[in-house]
Parts: sequence; C-alpha cells; structure tokens
Amino acid sequence: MPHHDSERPLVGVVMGSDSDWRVMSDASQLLSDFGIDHEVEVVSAHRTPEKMIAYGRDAAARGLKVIIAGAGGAAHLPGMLAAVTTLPVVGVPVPLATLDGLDSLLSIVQMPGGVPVATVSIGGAKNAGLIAAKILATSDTGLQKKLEDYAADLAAQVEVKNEKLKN
Ligand code: RP5
Repeated sequence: MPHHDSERPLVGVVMGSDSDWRVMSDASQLLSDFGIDHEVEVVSAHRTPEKMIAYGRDAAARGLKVIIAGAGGAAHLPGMLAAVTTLPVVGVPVPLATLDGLDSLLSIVQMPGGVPVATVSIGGAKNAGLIAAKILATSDTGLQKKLEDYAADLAAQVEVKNEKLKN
C-alpha cells in the first residue's frame, strides 16, 4: 500500500485490511485527482478494536471532515466508526471471494436508526471519494467548480460515445 498521508488531511480513508486496498485505492485516487488532502490507514474493527475507537474519537479534533471506511465480510468498521464520531462516515462494501460482497453490503448498510453510514455500492470506492468531495465542496467554491467540470466531462464523454456509435 503506497504512502498517501498529507500534513493536514481533510478525509480519512480507512480499511479493515491492506487486502482492501485493491478497492479502496479508487477513493484515494479520486481525492488526489481533486487535490483533496487525505490520509490512508488500516484500522481493523476486529484485529485492532482499540485503535479503531481512538481513530473515530479523535478524527474530528484532528481536522478530518469526512471518513471513508471500507471493509469486507463481517464489515463492522464503518458502523463502529460512525458510533464514535460526529463526522459523516461513507461506507464502502469491499467484495471478497465468497458471497461477492453481498455480506459486506448488508453488514454496512443495515445500520440502526440514529447511527447512519452513507453506504455506496459494492466496490464503489470512487463514488465514496466523490461524496467526500461533495461534502467538502459545500464550503469550498474551488472544489464546487472542479465538481462542475467533472460532471461536464462525464456528459461530454457520453456524446463522444454517441458519435462513435453513429459512425
Ligand atoms: C475484513 O476482513 C477486511 O476488511 C477484509 O476485507 C477482510 C479480510 O481481511 P484479510 O484476511 O485479507 O486481512 O475485516
């Protein structure tokens, strides 16, 4: 897992295992593409429970604005972080070899009332990065402009594909 830590991260990208990086790197890449300072850390709900609680409790005071948390299988990390922080937590269900990530999805999405995790699709780490960018953009006009340009580029790509279909 490459080094992705900045001096003053606004987003924490955490995952239950380094084996989740193959999926979670998409969130980190998206944040880098938008110039958003972020940190990357393995924090396991089951293997390092005390570290997980400390990470969640300290996150807001350290200056983080959003946590993106990915895990696979019995994926308790996003929900447990949400339980101990006031920050928005975006959950990424990481698909494993068994059950195709449905277990991860259900573990993350079925939170009890009062403790929300904004859950993206199975393997949807890129969209998790975009949600974090959109949250930060509510108080950052420069980031708003980048998101507008991103959406315009998506639309332009559709028209390029339409032209190819016609020729
Ligand atoms: C979960 O267990 C992790 O998030 C990972 O998706 C899964 C398997 O972890 P490893 O055995 O690959 O470390 O907690």
